[in-house]
Amino acid sequence: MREKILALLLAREGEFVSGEELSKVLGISRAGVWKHISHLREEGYRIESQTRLGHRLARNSGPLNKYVLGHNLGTAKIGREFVVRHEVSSTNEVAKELARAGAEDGTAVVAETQSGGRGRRGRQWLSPQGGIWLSVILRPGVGLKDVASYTLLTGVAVAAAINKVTGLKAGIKWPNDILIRDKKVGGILAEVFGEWQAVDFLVIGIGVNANLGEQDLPPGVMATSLALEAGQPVLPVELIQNILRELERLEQLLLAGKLSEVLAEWRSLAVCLNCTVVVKEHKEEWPAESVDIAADGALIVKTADNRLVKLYSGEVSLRGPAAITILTSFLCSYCKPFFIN
Ligand code: BT5
Repeated sequence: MREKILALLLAREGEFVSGEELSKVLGISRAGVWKHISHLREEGYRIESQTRLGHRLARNSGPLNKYVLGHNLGTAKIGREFVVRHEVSSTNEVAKELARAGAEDGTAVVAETQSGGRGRRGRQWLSPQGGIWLSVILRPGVGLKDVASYTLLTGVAVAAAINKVTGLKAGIKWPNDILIRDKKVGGILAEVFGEWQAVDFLVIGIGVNANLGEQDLPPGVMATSLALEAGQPVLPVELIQNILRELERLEQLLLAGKLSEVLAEWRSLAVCLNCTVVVKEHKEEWPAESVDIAADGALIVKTADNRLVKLYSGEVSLRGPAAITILTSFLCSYCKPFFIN
């Protein structure tokens, strides 16, 4: 019943809905309506009640849940199903289990905190309350060679959504870092499950330090949050919805054979093209100049002796044949050779 009341208030967000109307539509007494409204307030929703007018839900108030996230989302596939949890070990893990159990293409998993948030190669991703910890299940029906574009398009989706919602200037550092003023504000962990020729599903994990304070950021890392950069909190629902809308738009471009348009957007958001970088590959390190992004997601760099080299980065879990991992670290900071790891 509480969820039904919430859905009705959400449908008329910002407007008063009378107690009489609620009790009629739901077939419960006015006292019953009051009881549920009080519970919703206890759960954190900001609901204003006025004797003659009724009840009004403030925009973007209350904890994240599938009703609030799905309200006015407007996508055809991504986020049609939401799984929202208070705390999980990792949204990517939850998404993987759900996908194995048959969850739909586009299902989104959101958690308020993660106790075991993961970066690439087993690195830790700090995920306290206030951040956006999101994973999306995709079943694009493509082969392994086509999935690298998903890390790229996710970077575009996240940076574009941040810029739209906050007016800040977030950029992408290849392959998966979202930076603002050279500091990491978000990261992407795309994982692939399936076999060589037929990918079963992808789990696209997205972490954004939305409303984290200084004290919540990982120590010793060049990191920041949107709230710190903008000087005010951001609305998590708005940001998540915009990320999902952008993901859908970009995936549609990709599936329509318009990868070149996705790449053009990627280039326009890249923080380090045509700059000096240090490539760290296995135990070797060498300087190069980043030149472009390739259709297969590789970064193209020019070596000191003018050779063009493609760099790949990614982690791939495969069922069937032995798991493969192609690892290359590409490190850069605004056109100066610079190490971060
Ligand atoms: C990433 O890895 O940047 C991918 C992060 C993906 C996180 C999302 S959250 C939802 C989903 N569920 C998960 O479990 N993961 C995904 P990588 O490039 O390996 O960067 C990891 C490094 O970033 C760490 O070694 C730290 O140095 C740094 N780091 C950790 N937590 C951070 C944070 N909250 N903000 C900025 N940097 C952080």
